[in-house]
Amino acid sequence: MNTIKVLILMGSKSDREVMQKTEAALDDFGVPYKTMIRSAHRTPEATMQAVRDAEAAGCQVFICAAGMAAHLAGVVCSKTVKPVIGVPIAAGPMQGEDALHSTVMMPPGLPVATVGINGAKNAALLAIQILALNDNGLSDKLLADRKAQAEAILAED
Ligand code: RP5
Repeated sequence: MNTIKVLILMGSKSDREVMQKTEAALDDFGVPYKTMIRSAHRTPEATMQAVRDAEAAGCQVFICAAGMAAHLAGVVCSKTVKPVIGVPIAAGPMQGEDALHSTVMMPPGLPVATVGINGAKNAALLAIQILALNDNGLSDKLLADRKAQAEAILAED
């Protein structure tokens, strides 16, 4: 695996459409990442291997997206002390309510930072904010992005 800062894991190819917003934001900020499809339930061993390989490749933040009984972020958290961001995906009859609770309600001692249902862009921005703690260039880009957002809102008057 080439050097990366972020590993994006998603439970299924069906999560890809939502998670393209994560990739787009990381691309915008020039953050190197890799995306893999790994499932907590369907491919548990391969998921653990992906965490190990990513850490060896320099990964600093994990973003894990899954729908329904969404345990991917939690099991990744169990194997790393790097920050883990969970993205509950709206899939199945409960449209993400199940994934939200499965992702956010971690037991004490194993925190997963959970964004909103389908909050793919915010997951990327939170990862970038974590990386920006040690990267002034990323901090400057985040400040410019906030300014652009404010200007866009005010321009809507
Ligand atoms: C989860 O179940 C996946 O993350 C996906 O959101 C959902 C449905 O998966 P598929 O049946 O489309 O593979 O594991």
